[in-house]
Amino acid sequence: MYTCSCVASDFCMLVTPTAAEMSGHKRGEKMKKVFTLMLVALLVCCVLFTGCTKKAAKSNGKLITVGYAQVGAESDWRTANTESFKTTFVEENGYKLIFDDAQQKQENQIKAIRNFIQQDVDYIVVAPVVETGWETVLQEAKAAGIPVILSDRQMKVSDDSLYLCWVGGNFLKEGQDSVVWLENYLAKNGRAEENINICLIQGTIGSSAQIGRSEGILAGIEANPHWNLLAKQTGDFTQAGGQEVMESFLKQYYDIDVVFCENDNEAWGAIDAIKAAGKVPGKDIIIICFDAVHETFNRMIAGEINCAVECNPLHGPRVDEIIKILEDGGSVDKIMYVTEGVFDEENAAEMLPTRAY
Ligand code: GYE
Repeated sequence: MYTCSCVASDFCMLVTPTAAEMSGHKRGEKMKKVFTLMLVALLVCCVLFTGCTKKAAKSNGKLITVGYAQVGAESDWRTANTESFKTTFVEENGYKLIFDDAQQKQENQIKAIRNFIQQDVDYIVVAPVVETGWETVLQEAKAAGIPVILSDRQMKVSDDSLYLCWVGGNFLKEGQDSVVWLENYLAKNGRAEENINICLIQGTIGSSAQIGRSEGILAGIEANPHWNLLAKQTGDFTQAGGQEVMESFLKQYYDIDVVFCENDNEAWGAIDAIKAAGKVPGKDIIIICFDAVHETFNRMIAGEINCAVECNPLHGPRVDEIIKILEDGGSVDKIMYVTEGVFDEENAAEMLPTRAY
């Protein structure tokens, strides 16, 4: 009996011959075929086996040390992102994670990166609060020979070789997708020719997520002769910020038709402000937001949020994959976008059970 210690054991069992078949030339041919099949099966088993259990490891068997400079804990998206890193970069997977929460401050992130350099980590991962102002500290990491991987938000640097690669969402596309959704929604409701007053609650000014989303939304407003931007202001990606900004918009303007919120939490805050002003969120004022975490799906089902453009926070396994490729001597693309969708009242209930965050 031939056995094989692999996960696809049903595949291995295909190659056991009967005794009656083992005679003369026929037997020789048969044996050849059998052994070829066995070899193929063995190879497939090995590939499957190593693929399933592969953990990251340095050539000397030591854990790989990763320093993660996280933005903060400003939103539910961020909490899911932190969780994704903390559950991926564990000892059983070959890692030691040093996690730093910068409380939305760039100077804290720079300090954290310097700390990682001092501790001589193997990789530095950064989700940069804002895009600019990183040259000096990245040069220090480069001089120390520590590769820097960017995740979530991007950095704008004069020399791209200062970081190895970036993985995250396509924020400009997210902004554009939200505009397309609004055009279709208004058309479906016979409002394509109506004058529409729009407010925008932006994310942290200078962050990639804000820059890309604002650009897509503002270009869409500009291009539509029926759309009018009443006001824009930052809510810093927080629920309290969203509520405060919406309160002030509602005091200044009585005829707001649409509010774009650059993340979920801002939208939840805006909903409280709209309700407090005696209006019905999702009906009197159309609400569009970004991220699409569970709570936003619940609110779409309840009719309070009309549309959520997805932004996937589960970057831990993606960065893990990148590091494994690098450790194996391979290379990765410089810029890696994650594919994301658009959800609304029509598909929220059906999609909610399939959502991982
Ligand atoms: O949309 C927001 C968070 O950078 C994509 O940051 C991320 C954004 C996300 O605080 O909720």
